[in-house]
Amino acid sequence: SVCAEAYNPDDDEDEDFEPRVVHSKSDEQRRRLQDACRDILLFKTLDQEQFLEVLDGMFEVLVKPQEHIINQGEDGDNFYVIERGVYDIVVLIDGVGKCVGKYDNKGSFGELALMYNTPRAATIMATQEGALWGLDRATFHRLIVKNNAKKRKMYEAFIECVPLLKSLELSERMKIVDVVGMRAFKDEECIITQGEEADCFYIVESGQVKIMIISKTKAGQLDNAEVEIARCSRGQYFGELALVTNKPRAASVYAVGDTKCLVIDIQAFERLLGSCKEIMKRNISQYENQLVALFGSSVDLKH
Ligand code: 1OR
Ligand code: 1OR
Repeated sequence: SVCAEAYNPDDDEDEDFEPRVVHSKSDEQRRRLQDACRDILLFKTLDQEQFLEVLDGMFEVLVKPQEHIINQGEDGDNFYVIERGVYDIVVLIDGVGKCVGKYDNKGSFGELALMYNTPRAATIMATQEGALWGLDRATFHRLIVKNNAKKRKMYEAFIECVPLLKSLELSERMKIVDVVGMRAFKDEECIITQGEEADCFYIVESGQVKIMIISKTKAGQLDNAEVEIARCSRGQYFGELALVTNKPRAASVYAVGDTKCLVIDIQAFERLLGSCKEIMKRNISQYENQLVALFGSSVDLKH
């Protein structure tokens, strides 16, 4: 196997004989659950049958303000998908709890302790009333962790040739593979909308994307006139700017032909790509120069 933590599905065949966990749900619950799970990256590489098994295994958890759903240092019991609510991510730094991020009415957490058999890496606290969907450890293992072995095989070669990730250790790159989702876009489909809030980062796996920016001069004559400023193809990344600068999306991004992208959520981005940020910042500092080359100045942008 490629690294110490790689999971070998043949090691525990007996898991296949564990009974399937099914928590029955009303139609209305099922609808809410399906909505909450639609964009969960960890589910994006499951086949339909596995996905339905995941939904069957999930159970509703209602939470109150200040409630700790997860405590740093404890053993992992469940994985959680957010239906609604805002949750602080608190990490002990020199013995003092520090809020390092939050989940705002979407996303998921609690996968790390279950994937790697480690103590909980952070405390997750509800800041208001909320609703979650839990998935127990055994079911998470049987469906998600087993799928990770397949994911590593599928994406290992690709991830090895992404220039941005060259400086990482192999084991670090494989941890990225464990948590990425894959999304397919049709020709002209909008992937990122300028001005929106950012919660993820993309790497092009196949096809191409074009980056379009709203031009002030053109917008004067025409509503939302966009001009193309760049393209990205296999191995290139986009959507980093808003995450690095903590600002809204600086441009819109559209698929050119059928396109597939790896998607990394903002928490995984912070956790796993922190050491690549310097490279990104260096490239970002080039954007302004490119802009001047394209338009003669950088004042043509609508902010
Ligand atoms: P877990 O099972 O370890 C806590 O339980 C969960 O918090 C963890 O899985 C992740 O799903 C989630 N570092 C570690 N875990 C994080 C982080 C995080 N953010 C969310 N979780 N960092 C913050 C990144 C914004 C890095 C902190 C140094
Ligand atoms: P984002 O999160 O802001 C849009 O979402 C993405 O488009 C952005 O991250 C970048 O990945 C990309 N040159 C190249 N890429 C750009 C540029 C850019 N702006 C945004 N993206 N610029 C120079 C133009 C020649 C514009 C700089 C403002």
